[in-house]
Amino acid sequence: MDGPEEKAKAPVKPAVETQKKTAPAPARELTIFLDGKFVPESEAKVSVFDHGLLYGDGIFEGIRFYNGRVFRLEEHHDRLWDSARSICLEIPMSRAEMTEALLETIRRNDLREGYIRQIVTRGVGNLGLNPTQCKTPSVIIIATTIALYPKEVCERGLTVVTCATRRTNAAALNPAVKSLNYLNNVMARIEANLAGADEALMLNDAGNVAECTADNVFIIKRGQIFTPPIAAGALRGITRSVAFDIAAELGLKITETDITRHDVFVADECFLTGTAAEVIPVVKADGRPIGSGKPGSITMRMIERFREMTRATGTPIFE
Ligand code: PXG
Repeated sequence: MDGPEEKAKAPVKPAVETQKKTAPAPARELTIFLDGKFVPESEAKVSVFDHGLLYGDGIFEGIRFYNGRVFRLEEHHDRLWDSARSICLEIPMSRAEMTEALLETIRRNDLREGYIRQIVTRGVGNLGLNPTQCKTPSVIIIATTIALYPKEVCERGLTVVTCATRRTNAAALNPAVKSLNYLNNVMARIEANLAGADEALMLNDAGNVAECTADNVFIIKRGQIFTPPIAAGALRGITRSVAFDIAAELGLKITETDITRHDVFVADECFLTGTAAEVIPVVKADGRPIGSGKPGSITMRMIERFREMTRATGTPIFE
């Protein structure tokens, strides 16, 4: 267990490792947007009667900004409003107001690169789960820094294990809703941790690959790229859609199709996409090396193009 491979795994960080944990305490507090006001983080408090806390009743988005621009902001807001509509939550702000609040939160924290967590909770109610008691949803926007996966992890690639925890069936809790109820994914992540892997491959009820705990999955076989369809229990990832754009640019085709564990084991390459993880190679699944056991060439081309796009496109923050 303490061979070189085990040691090599040690530096891998969770997908989202924000400044609060990775760096020494910032010189000053973050400024948080909370229900229409900008407040210091020590004053950014929500009620113990908020149904976001009591029942995971709410929605969120994780968004990145690079080089003074917010990456794919419109797509994230499309999904936030879709999630809201699906759970009958009325976001108490217009899209334009939300965009301005988000940009202003970044400006007030004087950041040019970082990560935004945007949360809308059902709001304060009583101890019953009926949301009709909750009169006003709460809106929270946190902007902070985020650690990228260290260069050596991108060069080495991630290990994944299939977990026993299945992705929620759409009829129980639709994975397309980016809700505050992430216990399903948290349980999967715990399994990965216990197995000493970097990520967990989550299957759906049919036993096909759905996604990882916070990332979409892609495999490459004989130059063709495949990813599970949304109906397999994958979140309609924003980075996933960027991967489709990049593949088209590179003259590669991505086919949405059911993927089995076998398909992953015999793939030439595998990579994950997610706002936090960006595009990241996977080199081992359930102990089997994928392809050569090193990040593949198509994956590396996708990563390179992704980096260029993140630096050059997006909603300007300071202009
Ligand atoms: N699948 C799931 C279940 C997710 O939650 C993705 C795929 C990738 O989607 P995007 O749009 O980011 O390409 C996600 C991403 C975080 C965080 O801390 C983000 C996610 C989940 C949990 C945490 O940013 N979502």
